[in-house]
Amino acid sequence: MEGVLFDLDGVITDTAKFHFSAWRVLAREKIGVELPADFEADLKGVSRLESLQRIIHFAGKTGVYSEAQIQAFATEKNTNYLKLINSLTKADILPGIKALLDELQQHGVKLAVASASNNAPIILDKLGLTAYFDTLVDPQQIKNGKPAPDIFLAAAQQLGIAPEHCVGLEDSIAGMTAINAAHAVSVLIGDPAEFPEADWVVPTTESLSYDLLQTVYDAR
Ligand code: B16
Ligand code: MG
Repeated sequence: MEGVLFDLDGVITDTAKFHFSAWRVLAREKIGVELPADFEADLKGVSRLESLQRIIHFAGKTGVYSEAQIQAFATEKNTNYLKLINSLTKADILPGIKALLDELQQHGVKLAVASASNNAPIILDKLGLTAYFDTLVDPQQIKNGKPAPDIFLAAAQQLGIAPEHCVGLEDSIAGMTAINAAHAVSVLIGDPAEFPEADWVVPTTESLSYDLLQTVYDAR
């Protein structure tokens, strides 16, 4: 294992709840639909515009809005989301992640962020974690979002490591598919029933360690 490719939302910090709460307000106020709680999983790891398209589709309003309206909705959601994440601090790093980053660094493993979020640099800064990462992929430069492998391939390439020698950490189905398609080793956080194609699943970030990742990597 030469590199670890981190998803951000749901792996390093729990911003998924802020994304969903901002989408819920936008959906209610602008699209006239109430998003059910289980819709949250459908939006994890999915880009801002693709998330909005899924919500519009769910509302049965595909084709109703102009390109300008869609852009305005996306901007409004992001403005609301930025307000929600403004209060993030080091205390919002998910349990075990800081220790994992320290361990990986001590073992000379290279670290990348492969997040679909354009807000990743702000979030890492607020969490005080920016310096741990050798590289961050700019999602604007990625043609196909998760579940396509592109962002994980770019992360490995930016580290100068073959994806086969990397472990990818994710909390979403789209992310799992993307890591597997990139031929990296996939370690998922959540319910094993949700991620049948993962190389390994842990219940929470607390279970992550250098030893665990190296063991899963060796077993593949
Ligand atoms: P933004 P990840 C993803 O981050 C989120 O899971 C997803 O819900 C969000 O829509 C996407 O980032 C884009 O985020 O609106 O901040 O650019 O899980 O890939 O770290
Ligand atoms: Mg995620």
